[in-house]
Amino acid sequence: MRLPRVEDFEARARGPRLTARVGTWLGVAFGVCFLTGMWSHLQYDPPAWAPIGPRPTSLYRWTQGLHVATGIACVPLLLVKLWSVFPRLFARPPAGLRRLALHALERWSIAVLVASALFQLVTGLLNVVQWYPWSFSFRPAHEAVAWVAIGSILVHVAVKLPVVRQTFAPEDTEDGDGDGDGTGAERAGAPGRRAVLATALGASAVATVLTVGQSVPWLRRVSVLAVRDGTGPQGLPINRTARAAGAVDAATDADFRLEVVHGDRRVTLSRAELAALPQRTHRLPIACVEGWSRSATWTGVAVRDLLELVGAPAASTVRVTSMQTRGAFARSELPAVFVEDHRTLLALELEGEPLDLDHGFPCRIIAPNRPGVLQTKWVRTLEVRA
Ligand SMILES: Nc1nc2c(c(=O)[nH]1)N[C@H]1C(S)=C(S)[C@@H](COP(=O)(O)O)O[C@H]1N2
Ligand SMILES: [Mo]
Repeated sequence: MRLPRVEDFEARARGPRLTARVGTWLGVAFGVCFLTGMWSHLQYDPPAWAPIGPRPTSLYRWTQGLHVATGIACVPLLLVKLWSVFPRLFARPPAGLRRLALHALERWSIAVLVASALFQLVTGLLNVVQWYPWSFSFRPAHEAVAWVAIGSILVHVAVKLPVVRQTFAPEDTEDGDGDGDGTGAERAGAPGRRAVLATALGASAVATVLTVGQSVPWLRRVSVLAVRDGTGPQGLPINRTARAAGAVDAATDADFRLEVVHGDRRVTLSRAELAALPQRTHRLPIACVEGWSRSATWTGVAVRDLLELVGAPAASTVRVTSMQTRGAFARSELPAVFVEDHRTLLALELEGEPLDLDHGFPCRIIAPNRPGVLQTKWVRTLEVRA
């Protein structure tokens, strides 16, 4: 038995033209995915310099929907791209120390590129289905490896630019139907480059359409592979149930009191007392980090109106604590720009009915243009930060 050689794998479609074209589409999709992903990390924990506020109301819905959609679109493209260059794994290293070193360096950079891109797509997809078969924390890992991936992609593009340029030059007629790569390895009956490219782009589009209905309402019915189909109590999907969060007992306790705290001042309010305060109704989206989103009509008390009860300025940063006893997202922080907006509610009702227990009864936070994970349910305390 001998090790295979590059020539053993020749398929009619393979070659720099296919690789460059799939690579270009992949680069665009991955680029959008990277930028929207970085935006999401910023929204999660807005630094002072970032211009992130309650408007545009649906911005996060768009950026995160795009993030997940482009990530899914990348999967078939990456697979076809790997297929197109796979035989080169068996290229024999060149002779001569200098060329060998360069070769090793190039191979190493490609290994980093492939590993980090695969890591991003796999962890992203598993996060969408909420399966975490690993022990690291998803968000910091997904963010850190994103920088490795985008860095190695930029290096890769820079190195390959001359080849890519060449392949986008007009084809010479030697190629006949333009389907081959000019290496003379064409086989009759095998799919040509155009067919493979069309299949890759088609698969990418189909994968996207089959899932994007979780954020695009009019595609909901065709998106049969969407993880959330847009249904749930009161017409809204549930991210985590009250039972899963260990919030049932506290949330259904008749003695429930919301606490609003500002320094030494503390006001407690029953749900009936909250309902007796001036109510506001707004249509606002829940935009989950995992890609699904849905607009709904919420009614409740503006957080800034609650702050008034303890003499705190409307432009205060507020720490929100929930009654949940299990799992992450028990706490969130509302930056002052969001608190100031009268549409930032402690919601009591959804679609004109008292909140379902799984949507955060007795009360939950809903603010415009925020990641879903920060729309804290089963709220017990609002505390003005010093
Ligand atoms: N206390 C608490 N609030 C929470 C969560 C949670 O796990 N615990 N999940 C968040 C996430 S990830 C999302 S997307 C929204 C979803 O709200 P819904 O389940 O009412 O649709 O709630 C958020 N609020
Ligand atoms: Mo979420």
